[in-house]
Amino acid sequence: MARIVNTASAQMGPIAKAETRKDTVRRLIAMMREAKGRGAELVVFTELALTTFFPRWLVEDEAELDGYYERSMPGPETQALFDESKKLGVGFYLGFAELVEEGGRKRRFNTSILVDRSGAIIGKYRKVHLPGHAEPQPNRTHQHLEKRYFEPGNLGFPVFRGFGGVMGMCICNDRRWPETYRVMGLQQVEMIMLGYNTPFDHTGHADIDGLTSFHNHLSMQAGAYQNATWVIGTAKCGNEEGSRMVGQSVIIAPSGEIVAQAYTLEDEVITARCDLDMGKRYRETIFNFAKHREPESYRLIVERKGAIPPPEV
Ligand code: ING
Repeated sequence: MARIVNTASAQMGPIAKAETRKDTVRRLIAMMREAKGRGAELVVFTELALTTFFPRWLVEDEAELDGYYERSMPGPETQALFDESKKLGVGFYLGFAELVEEGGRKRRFNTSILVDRSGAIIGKYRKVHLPGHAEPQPNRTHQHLEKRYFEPGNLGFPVFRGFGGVMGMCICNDRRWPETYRVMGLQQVEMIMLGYNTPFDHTGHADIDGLTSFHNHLSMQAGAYQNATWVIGTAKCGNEEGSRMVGQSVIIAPSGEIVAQAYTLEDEVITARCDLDMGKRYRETIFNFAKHREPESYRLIVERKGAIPPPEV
């Protein structure tokens, strides 16, 4: 019997700095209801879905900075989203800034959770690959200070049983790194969910930044195909406080094919009928890891010290 997960990606248009949690949660609930109306049982929201992308600014006042983080999840302002999830029987992925007190100090992570159809949290992930800088850079209209505002994730790349399969999560820049997908692929992941906030001017190199849209899909399609998994990528997009960010949220099959894509830079729900068994034929043939991977050879190369000299001929 096919294991179908009717999935939605709920792309978000810009979140203004002045928008409150009440405003953003209301937008998320509206999209969850639209997704339900279109048959979805799982909705993938975006990275840092509750606030504007604040790492674009240097925020020196700690109280102001703390205002962008969640100290509890659900918290008083996000409980309504969990209540709606339970009422509609729709699970969700949600990205947010996490602030925890551990060992007597504040720890800050760029975090996502996976919530099942009863509104219970069944998985948590903390972003490993933090792009940009810890210090403000000269000659930039917008900064990218994730290394200042977050620690690298300390949970690894776990997978979680849910929605009838093996589910995984990552966040934004993680999608550019093959290790992200492979660590979950080695755990037989069948669906990877992620959100992203991707400005068009990240590197300042016009030739590279001109390929932002291409590299966005390239990263996710490659990850899906090479690990025989579904990948759902949900954007926060449009002109947010003067920063132009890519949209093009997608639902990608284990074949690497895009089966649904957003076409606006606003709040937009896209949906697809995801057969979790589709990856199986890739894992039994081309990407049969047990038959075709050669970990001993990789280990040999990795363990060589310094630059890897050409093999002795
Ligand atoms: N944003 C961007 C991302 O990885 C970036 C940073 C943009 C990197 C463009 C490279 C090219 O999509 C976040 N938040 O990681």
